[in-house]
Amino acid sequence: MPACSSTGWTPKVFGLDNLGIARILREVADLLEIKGDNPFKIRAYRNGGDIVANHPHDLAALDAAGLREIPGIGKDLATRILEISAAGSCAYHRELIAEFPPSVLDMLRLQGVGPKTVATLYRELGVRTLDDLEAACTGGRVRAIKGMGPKKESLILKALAERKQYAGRHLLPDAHNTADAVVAYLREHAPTAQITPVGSLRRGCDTCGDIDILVTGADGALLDAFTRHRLVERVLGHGDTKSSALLQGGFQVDVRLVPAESRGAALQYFTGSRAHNIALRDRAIGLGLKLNEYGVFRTDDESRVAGATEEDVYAALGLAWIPPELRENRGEIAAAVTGQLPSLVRHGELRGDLHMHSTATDGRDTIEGMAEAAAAAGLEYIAITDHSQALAMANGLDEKRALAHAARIRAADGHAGVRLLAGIECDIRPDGTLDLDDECLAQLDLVIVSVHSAFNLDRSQMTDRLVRAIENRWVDIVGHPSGRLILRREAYPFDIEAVVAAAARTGVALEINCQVNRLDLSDVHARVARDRGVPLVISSDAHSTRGFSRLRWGAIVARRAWLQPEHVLNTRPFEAFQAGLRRHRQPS
Ligand code: DGT
Ligand code: CA
Ligand code: CA
Ligand code: ZN
Repeated sequence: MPACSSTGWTPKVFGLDNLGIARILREVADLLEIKGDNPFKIRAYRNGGDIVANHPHDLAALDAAGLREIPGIGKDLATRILEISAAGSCAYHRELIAEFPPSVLDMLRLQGVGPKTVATLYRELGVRTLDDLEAACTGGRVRAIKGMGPKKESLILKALAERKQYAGRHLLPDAHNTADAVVAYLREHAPTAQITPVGSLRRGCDTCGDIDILVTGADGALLDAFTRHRLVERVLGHGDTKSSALLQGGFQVDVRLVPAESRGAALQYFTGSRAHNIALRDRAIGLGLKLNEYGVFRTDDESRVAGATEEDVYAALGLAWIPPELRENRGEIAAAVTGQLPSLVRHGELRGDLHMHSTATDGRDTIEGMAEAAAAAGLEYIAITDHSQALAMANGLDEKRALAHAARIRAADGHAGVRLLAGIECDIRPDGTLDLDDECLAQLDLVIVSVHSAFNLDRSQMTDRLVRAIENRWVDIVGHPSGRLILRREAYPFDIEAVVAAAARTGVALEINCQVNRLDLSDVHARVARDRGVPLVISSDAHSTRGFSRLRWGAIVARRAWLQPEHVLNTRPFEAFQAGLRRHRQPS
C-alpha cells in the first residue's frame, strides 16, 4: 500500500509524537522514584507525562511559550519537551538511564514491588533484571536485607511466577490486531518492502509471547521509524538489522531486516517452532547440508543451495512446503517427505455456525438480527442455541420457554436467506444428567451440552460427567469441552481419550468454540478427536451480530489440529450437515 496522502498523514522524520514524549517523561518519573528523588519533582514528571499523552494537538509543533500555556507544564518541563520532540530524547533522561539500566523498570511492574524496594535491591544486591531478582530470592539473599524478610521474598517469588505464567503472553487475536497495526505503519514508511509477521503468530498459536516481523527491501530508516511508532513505550534494542520495542499494552515487537537472498530461510527460521527447526536442521545434516537463517548450504564446499523462498528451502531438504500451523514437530516432516500433508480446512469453507445466543437469554441481538449478520458473514445456516435454566444469571430457558423459543426460531427459518435450526445450549449437571428433560430435547433440531458450573470435580468425576452427558440420545455436540479460559483458567481435569471414545461410539460432535479466550477444544485435543474419527464443528458462540468474525480463529485452531474440510461438519451443505448430526444417525 503506497503512503496515503489523501488522509493528510505524513511520516514524521524527526522527533516524537505526544505518546513518545509522554513515554520518556514517565520513564524519568519512574527512575527518579527508584532513585528516591524529591516527590514533587517525581509528581511533576508523571503529571507532565499524562498531560502530554492526553493533549489533543501535536506538541512537537509548539515553541516554549506555546508549551507553557498548557496548564501543568512549567518552565522545566517545557524545556525537556522541546528537547525530546526535537531529538527523540533528552540529556536528563540519558543521565538517569546511565545510573539505572531500564530493565530495572520491569521490577516496578511486579505486583507489590515499589520503587523503594527496587532501589534497595539494585543498590544492595546489584539486581538489574527479573532473572537477577529470581536468583536473589531463591538464593535467600533478599530476606537477608534489612527491612525485607522471608515474607517479602516469597511475595516477590509469587509475583515473578504469576508474571511468568501469564503476563507477557497475549491472546492470538490481540497479537494479530497489534501486528496488523504495526505492519500497516511500516508499509506506509516502506511501501515497496515485503513485511511479514512470523513466529508463534504466523503459526497461529493460541497465545503469543511477542510479535516477530521480518522485512525485506527496506533499510535502517525503517527501523528508526518503527521505534517512533506512537504505541512504543520503550525501545529495548535498536541496531542496523534489528529493533525491539515494548508497546503499550505490554506487547514486545521485534522487527528484523533480512536481505532478499535469505528471505525464505529467515521466514522459515523465525516462524519456528523451535522443535520444528531442530528436526529440520537434523534432516539437513543427514543430507550433507547446513540450514540456518541465511540459507541452505552444502556442508563440503559451503555453496548456497537455497534461501530466497521458503518453498526452495523446504524443497532443498526434499520436502513439500509445510503450512506454518503444522510446524510443531508433530509429524509434519514425515508427512511432507511422503507427500501426505493434509489439505487444511479454511475459514471460507465454513457454511454454518452452530452455537450462538439471542435476546432470549444473554445475547444482544434478535433471531432475525443474527440471521442477517450470518448472511453478511457468508453463512448458509445457523443454529440459535440459547442457555438452559441452570444459568439463571443469563435468564436460561426452562422446557416451556425453550419450546416456545424454538417455535419462534422455526418461524424465522429462511430469513435473509439463512436456514435456521432451533437449538439449545443445555447445561450438564455435576452428575452428568442434563438441565432439560429428554422430551424437550427431542423436539429441538440440535442440542449442545456444556459445563458451566462445578469445575472442581476430580478427573474421574469430570470424565464420567461428560461421558454420561454424551450418552444421552438427544445430544449432538459438546460445547467448549475442556472449560479452559486462556491465560485465566486451566482446563478442568478430564480424560480426553475417554470423552473422545464416547463421542466416537455415539456420533456426537465436539466443538471448537471460537470465543477468543476459549478456543476450546485446543489444537492438541481436536487432533485427538480427528484421529479417532470424531466429527468436529467450529462455532462462534456469538453473543451479538459481531461475533461471527471470530470463526476465523477457530479455523486456525482447526488447521493446527490437522483438520481437513471433511473432518468439520459445518463445512457441509445444509442437508448433508443435518444428516451428520447424531440425532439423525441410526442409534447403535
Ligand atoms: P513466542 O514468542 O513465545 O510466542 O514463540 P515464538 O515461537 O514466536 O518464539 P520466539 O519469538 O522466541 O522466536 C521466533 C522463532 O525463532 C522461533 O519459533 C524459532 C526461532 N528461534 C528462536 N530462537 C531459536 C533457537 O535458539 N533455536 C532455534 N532452532 N530456533 C530459534
Ligand atoms: Ca514470537
Ligand atoms: Ca521474538
Ligand atoms: Zn457456554
